[in-house]
Amino acid sequence: AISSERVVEDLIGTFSESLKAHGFEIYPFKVGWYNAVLSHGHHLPYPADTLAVVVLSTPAMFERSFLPFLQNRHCEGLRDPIDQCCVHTVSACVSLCFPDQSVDVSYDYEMLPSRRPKFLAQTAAHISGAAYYYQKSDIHSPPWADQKMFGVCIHPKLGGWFAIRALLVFQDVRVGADLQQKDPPDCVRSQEDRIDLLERFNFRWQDGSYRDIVPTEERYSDQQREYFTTPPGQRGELLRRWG
Ligand code: GSH
Repeated sequence: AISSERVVEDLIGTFSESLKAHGFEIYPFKVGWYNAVLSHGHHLPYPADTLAVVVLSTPAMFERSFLPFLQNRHCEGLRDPIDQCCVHTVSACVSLCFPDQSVDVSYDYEMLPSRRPKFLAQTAAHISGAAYYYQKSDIHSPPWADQKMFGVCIHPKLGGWFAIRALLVFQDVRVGADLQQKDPPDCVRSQEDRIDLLERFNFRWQDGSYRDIVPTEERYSDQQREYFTTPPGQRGELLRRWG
């Protein structure tokens, strides 16, 4: 029999290549892996063996997709240009690669009527093996008492220089039991480093230093950093200046 690994690779290989050319990465998983770690209210409403993928933007997204996307439009008055660029790119690749499949696409910024996010992006990144989701619960004696600390995903090659953009569910594709779930690389292993990571992310998020908690192969260009550190309301001005 052909392995499920092969079946998945044959189905999504070309899609993965075309998104990669635009600065995105994808990681496949089974809906059951995601649902297994969440309470019922957060479950994705599909059978456990349904194929899904999580889509990340890498540093190259900005130069390969975003700047060209802006050039083809009047950016004047364009709302949520980053989100729109992700929708534009992901949906174009989905239509091209899966003309005959039912693919449900959810984006990270979308909310349900209950005001819950449509999917928990960091959980999807973790269970798919893309990026380890470090949380307060990963620390044995957290030094912050009852303070709420947000968790953060760290990618083995990109550190924190990426974002989780979308989740796709292939409604009609069932994956065999032989598909192995891979743990995400645990690249921030020591307790001290995990504490340092969560403190950087929660207390000094703006300086972006949490993103360099591991050595990275790629990071955001100066232009991209300037864009993301500018408040969204002032980015239109920045784009005009860049002309
Ligand atoms: N909704 C606005 C847009 O679509 O232009 C803002 C988008 C935005 O700045 N998103 C952040 C982002 O992409 C949060 S996901 N940051 C990149 C990063 O933090 O790596």
